[in-house]
Amino acid sequence: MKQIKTQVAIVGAGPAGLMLSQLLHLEGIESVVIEDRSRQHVEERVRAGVLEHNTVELMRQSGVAARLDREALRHDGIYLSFSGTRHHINMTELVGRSITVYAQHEVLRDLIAVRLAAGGQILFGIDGLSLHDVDTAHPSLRFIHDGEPCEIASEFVAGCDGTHGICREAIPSGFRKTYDRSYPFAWLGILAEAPPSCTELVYTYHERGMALFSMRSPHITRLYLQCAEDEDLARWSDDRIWDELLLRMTTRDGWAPSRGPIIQRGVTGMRSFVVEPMQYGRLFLAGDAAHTVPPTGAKGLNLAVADVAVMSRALTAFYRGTGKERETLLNRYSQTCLKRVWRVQRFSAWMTLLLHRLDGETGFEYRRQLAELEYLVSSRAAMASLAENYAGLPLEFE
Ligand code: RFL
Ligand code: PHB
Repeated sequence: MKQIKTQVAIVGAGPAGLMLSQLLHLEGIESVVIEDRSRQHVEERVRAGVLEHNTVELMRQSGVAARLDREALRHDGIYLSFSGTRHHINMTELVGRSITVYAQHEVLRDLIAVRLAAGGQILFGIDGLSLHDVDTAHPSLRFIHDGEPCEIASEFVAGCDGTHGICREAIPSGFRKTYDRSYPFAWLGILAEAPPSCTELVYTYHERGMALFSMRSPHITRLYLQCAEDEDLARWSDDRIWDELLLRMTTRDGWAPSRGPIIQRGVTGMRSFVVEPMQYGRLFLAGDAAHTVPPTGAKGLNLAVADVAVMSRALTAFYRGTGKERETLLNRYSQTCLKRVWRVQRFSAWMTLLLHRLDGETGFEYRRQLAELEYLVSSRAAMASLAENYAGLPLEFE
């Protein structure tokens, strides 16, 4: 069996795993990242697009924002659209922070390039992973890589393997509790080769359901439609998708997304999920492995990055410190992260229930949601509350 030795073994080359490995590297802590998909798959998988102010700042401080600074789109705010009118929420003016639109797979591409250029180890395409001795000071991972059995002997394991990962299950069931909420709808998302017809995101509440206008570049528009939980994509021709998008989004002043060839499509489920605690022995969970949010608040990637910022501080304190004190931040890891996680869960569930139509609703909910939206766009305090959450709460390390 091939033996690898490192300080921190990281499972998953998503935003959490790769950002953690970069942050640790900057502190002189060694890590190895293992990933079950290919590098190409990771670098092309279409997912998030909105980065909070803090995420961008952390990327800059970590030396992985050169391309982002050249290519990303900075947005001062978002629009909320309902009853045929768009209302602008100017986050820069309300809370002094903005958001940045830059695709998740571009973030991953940049992180992978920087890690590999610095001699970092990322093993793609691994299979048959198992975790061992995570409740001791010498946890290890066993898996197959390039047809060869491998073992990583480490001092810590970071479980950054996403919603469907296996690290969470390494916490014995008697030691963990999960909190779960599912929603009876999903998002049908497309990428279209069309120049964005608005410079900022537009979240639309319509009696036929939510619709979201976003973008990836000056040439590519990203659009989503609320659809059934078990939606069959085969039933959606390009024309049907455009008809439904335009029906929901066109405003009274004639604004609508521009049409163009659809180059990618998919259905995304909606779920709120948290596992507590996020730590067991020397295993620390981060990102979607520990919590999932519905995409409405654009928070998943940002929360993953916030977790690993806390984890890298705690591991740095451990490796730099002496005596019992050096474990203080590690022992508080779960508690520190969960405080933010629940605030973000609250916000994501609130935005989800604000903007989607629920099946079997009476007209009451529809009118109540409209009243909530009308209140929101007429109250500076309510808009500031949305803005401070959407642009991202400050990072807290303890
Ligand atoms: P990831 O990105 O899922 O990465 C986990 C990685 O672990 C690998 N893996 C394994 N590797 C080895 N062995 C195993 N046994 C493994 N099992 C799994 C996986 O292949 C994968 O590469 O988790 P991470 O790092 O926690 O990052 C979370 C984010 O990816 C996620 O929260 C966001 O994409 C959510 N999200 C959004 N977040 C935002 O902050 N802003 C947004 O605008 C936003 N929009 C979205 C989204 C997610 C979406 N989908 C498709 C779920 C829009 C959509 C449509
Ligand atoms: C995206 O651009 O993919 C996006 C934007 C906002 C969201 C979710 C996804 O809330």
